[in-house]
Amino acid sequence: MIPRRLVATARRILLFALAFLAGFLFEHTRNRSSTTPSVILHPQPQEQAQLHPVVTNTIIPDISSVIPLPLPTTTETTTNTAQNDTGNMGPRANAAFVVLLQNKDLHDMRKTMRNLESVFNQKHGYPYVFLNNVPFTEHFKTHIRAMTTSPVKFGLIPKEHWSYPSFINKTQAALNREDMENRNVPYGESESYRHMCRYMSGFIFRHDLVQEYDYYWRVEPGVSFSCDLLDVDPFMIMKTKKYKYGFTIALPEFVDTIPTLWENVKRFRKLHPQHIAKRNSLEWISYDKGDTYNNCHFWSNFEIVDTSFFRSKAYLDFFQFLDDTGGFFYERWGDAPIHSIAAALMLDRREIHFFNEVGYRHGMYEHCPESPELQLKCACDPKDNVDWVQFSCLRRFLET
Ligand SMILES: Nc1nc2c(ncn2[C@@H]2O[C@H](COP(=O)(O)OP(=O)(O)OP(=O)(O)O)[C@@H](O)[C@H]2O)c(=O)[nH]1
Ligand SMILES: *[C@@H]1O[C@H](CO)[C@@H](O)[C@H](O)[C@H]1NC(C)=O
Ligand SMILES: *[C@@H]1O[C@H](CO)[C@@H](O)[C@H](O)[C@H]1NC(C)=O
Ligand SMILES: *[C@@H]1O[C@H](CO)[C@@H](O)[C@H](O)[C@H]1NC(C)=O
Ligand SMILES: [Mg+2]
Repeated sequence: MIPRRLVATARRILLFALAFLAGFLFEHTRNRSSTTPSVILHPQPQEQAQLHPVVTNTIIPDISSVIPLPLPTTTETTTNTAQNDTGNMGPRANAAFVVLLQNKDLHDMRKTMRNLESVFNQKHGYPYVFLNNVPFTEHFKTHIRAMTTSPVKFGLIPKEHWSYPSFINKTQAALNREDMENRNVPYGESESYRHMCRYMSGFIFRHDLVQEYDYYWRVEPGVSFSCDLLDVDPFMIMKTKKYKYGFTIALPEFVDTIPTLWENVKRFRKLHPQHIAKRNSLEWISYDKGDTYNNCHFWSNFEIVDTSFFRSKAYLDFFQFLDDTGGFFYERWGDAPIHSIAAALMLDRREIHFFNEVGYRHGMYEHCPESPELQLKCACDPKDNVDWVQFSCLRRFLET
């Protein structure tokens, strides 16, 4: 007997491969420089192919070999010599990398750390905070600590931040998951993915270990960074320029994961006009002055944020309002559209920053800076850039 799941997975791979090919041909036969809003309103199937774990997991590149990293001299200690703003590494922000992951992600995380240390953090010494909804094993901790001389902290997520609100009808939620699975919605069947998205949307910045930081840089196991950032400090850029939200990739969300999100956002805007920024970026996420959502969002698996934004009354009200609708569980709202819509509506446009100089890859999507000066500092092919699948989300952001 072949397990049902295996058959379903194989079927999906085949479907996605076909959809991907069709999408690729479609994109490469049309004028790359033209903007077609209809494309954003109806994301093409290759989008789904690329976001789907089955496809992405097979092509995460290991660029750690590009720039070799001197091994840390100490693996026991979890601190280094520069823990304050005036250490031997120059001025630093009160900031940390924050990583949500599972014990099984150890090896992907080590690759990512080797890469991140070599292109950036060996010089800057920012701490890492690792969070999990179940305890990390000693094996995991030892092998993570060995990757850096910077401070490393491991935290357990409190139950009340990773569970159903009491009003959720779990029977209904399970029915909805089944329906989404049948419609091949990415992660449509997954309960844990929903807890993850809700956690990243509303709780990560409240964790004890994250509380003390003014900024965090979200990192995921398996991602890679292709540019030399030794002389660049994105955290300090955030601080000196007073940016509140930084991103590298912008693209459309799957509509099937957020059927009622925008309707609820509109209700929130009416109810709390005081939380909406005067010079907001509504134009970026809507073609019709807010009537409909164009599904553009920042891809939040990379994000550098000023935590005071997430801790603001405006953001907390926004999260609470959305959480009370049950949409994280009845639908499958991702933290990416939640963070992005909040930033677009509640921040000044100038507080959102595109980190062009940060070459970044997650799964099949990549941001590779194209300028000749940056190319000298990066080991990536601009042809692999997500430009052609990004539709106009990034372009539109830069133009608004
Ligand atoms: N501790 C914990 N971390 C999780 C869980 N589910 C997801 N994560 C983490 O949350 C982040 C996003 O989850 P992923 O499953 O990678 O989702 P994704 O990045 O949208 O999709 P792919 O990477 O393409 O599969 C990653 O850092 C995961 O390690 C979970 O149940 N527990
Ligand atoms: C592609 O679009 C650009 C900008 O809109 C236009 O100048 C150019 O003529 C178009 N090329 C073709 C082949 O349609
Ligand atoms: C900061 O770190 C440097 C180098 O480790 C040390 O000399 C200095 O005393 C520290 N300053 C404070 C305020 O802790
Ligand atoms: C929960 O949802 C199920 C399925 O729709 C429904 O039959 C049940 O009555 C609901 N329970 C409550 C308490 O509303
Ligand atoms: Mg991932």
